[in-house]
Amino acid sequence: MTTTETPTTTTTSTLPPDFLWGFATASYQIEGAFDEDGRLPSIWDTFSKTPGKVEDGTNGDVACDSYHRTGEDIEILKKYGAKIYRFSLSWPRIIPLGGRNDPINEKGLQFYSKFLDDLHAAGIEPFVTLFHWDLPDELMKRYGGMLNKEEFVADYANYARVVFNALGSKVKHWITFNEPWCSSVLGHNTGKHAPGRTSDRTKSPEGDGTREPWIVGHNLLVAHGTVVDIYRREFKEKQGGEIGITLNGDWAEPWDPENPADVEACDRKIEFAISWFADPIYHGKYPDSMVKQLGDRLPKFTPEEIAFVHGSNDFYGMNHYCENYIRNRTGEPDPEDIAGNLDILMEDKNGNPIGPETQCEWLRPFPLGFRKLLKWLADRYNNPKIYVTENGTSVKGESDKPLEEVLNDEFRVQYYRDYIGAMVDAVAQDGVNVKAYMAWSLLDNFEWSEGYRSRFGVTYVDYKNGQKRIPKKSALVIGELFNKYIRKE
Ligand code: PNW
Repeated sequence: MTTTETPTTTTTSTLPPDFLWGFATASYQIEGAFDEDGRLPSIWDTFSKTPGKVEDGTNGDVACDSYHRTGEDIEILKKYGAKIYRFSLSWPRIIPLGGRNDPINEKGLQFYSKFLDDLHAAGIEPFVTLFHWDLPDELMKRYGGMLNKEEFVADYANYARVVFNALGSKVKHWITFNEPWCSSVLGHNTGKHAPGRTSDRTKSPEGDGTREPWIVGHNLLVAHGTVVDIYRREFKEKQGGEIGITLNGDWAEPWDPENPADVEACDRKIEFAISWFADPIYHGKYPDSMVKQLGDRLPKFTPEEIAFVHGSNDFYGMNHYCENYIRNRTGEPDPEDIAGNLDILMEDKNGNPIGPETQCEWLRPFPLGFRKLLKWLADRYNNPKIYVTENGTSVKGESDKPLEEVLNDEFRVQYYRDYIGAMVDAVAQDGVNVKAYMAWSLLDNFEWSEGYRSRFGVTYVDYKNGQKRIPKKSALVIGELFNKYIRKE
């Protein structure tokens, strides 16, 4: 597939009347109340409290205090005109120890049940993520968490069943896993995310980055397929919802467009990041490029496993932030390599940056890449229904700016204008089937290993003064954009 043609944004592009838009968050990043009403630690509580793991030494103990402020969160969603809201459930609130023989915490279920009722009363449709990285810590200690296929899949299936039984009548859109790539690679290869396992012994006493990410990725796929099967057989008919997985993925441009090896490496980069998960789901097998490079280190699906995994998406959940320049590597791949034997760069051969800097080292905007990646996905996966479940940006130095400048967040406003415009073109000009869009994030929140300094919110959260929420300009611009783009009939 080529990356060279440059589609132009047109002003006449529009979205269909049934297009949905709103905002997204995740439990550990916003809820706080880390030890209230029976909640026990997740791997993120443990990891963030280990010195050196989070840049500013913070954790999610309080975060945005959303556990106590669901009313305020719904108020701002209403004010922004959101039609939908994506949030995640905290497994250790619902089954604090996590396992299939461990007690269920009714208070945890009641909290989410009431929140769902309040959202419906406000006319906002929920999109619910079952797992956004906050694995009950006990399951890590008990059997190695996501590394243990038999135990993890059985416990996750039990958790999902408990949730479908208790909350399923109030939810029509389920997401099984958020970004399995992050749990696999950042959690079990670089060690940047919980549980922080890596081959680097200066960072972790245990871990094997050459094997564990591929095992975890495989186990997450099997767990996803298992739970989709449970939902379809036991709940779908009476509850009438749909279910899918959310994958992260960036666009790739060749470092040297004249070099066919770099052009080819771009597809391989996307295969290692996205098709690792999407190919088994849509095509029933791992990508050839991964089988070739990883050999026996890539687990094999048993016939029973692949039967659950193949065809297991009612929709494709897409998280998208940025792009990179890709330079092919020659020679034998490093056994620790997770990217497809290539360099991931911020500048091309001539030293041109892919986009402006943000607060995050890994994130530089390049909006046209969003359109190109949407088309790439549509071509490879037979034009699936796509929900954009996250898209957004941090702003360089935002935490050090005066409030007035923070609220007038022109950089983020421009990001959303360009990215939403690129998506609208993908739909209107390229025929990609995107049906919903969720901006990341409703609130400034706990940005994992970057702590609170990287702010992704369209709402400023004043952490020093009672977690007060103040809208930034981008919050209102997003609504204006969708009002402009969505056809009335
Ligand atoms: C996603 N990377 O995470 C998550 O789903 C959100 O919870 C998070 O807040 C958001 O994006 C912004 O970071 C990512 O290093 C974390 O490439 C890190 C990376 C990508 C996505």
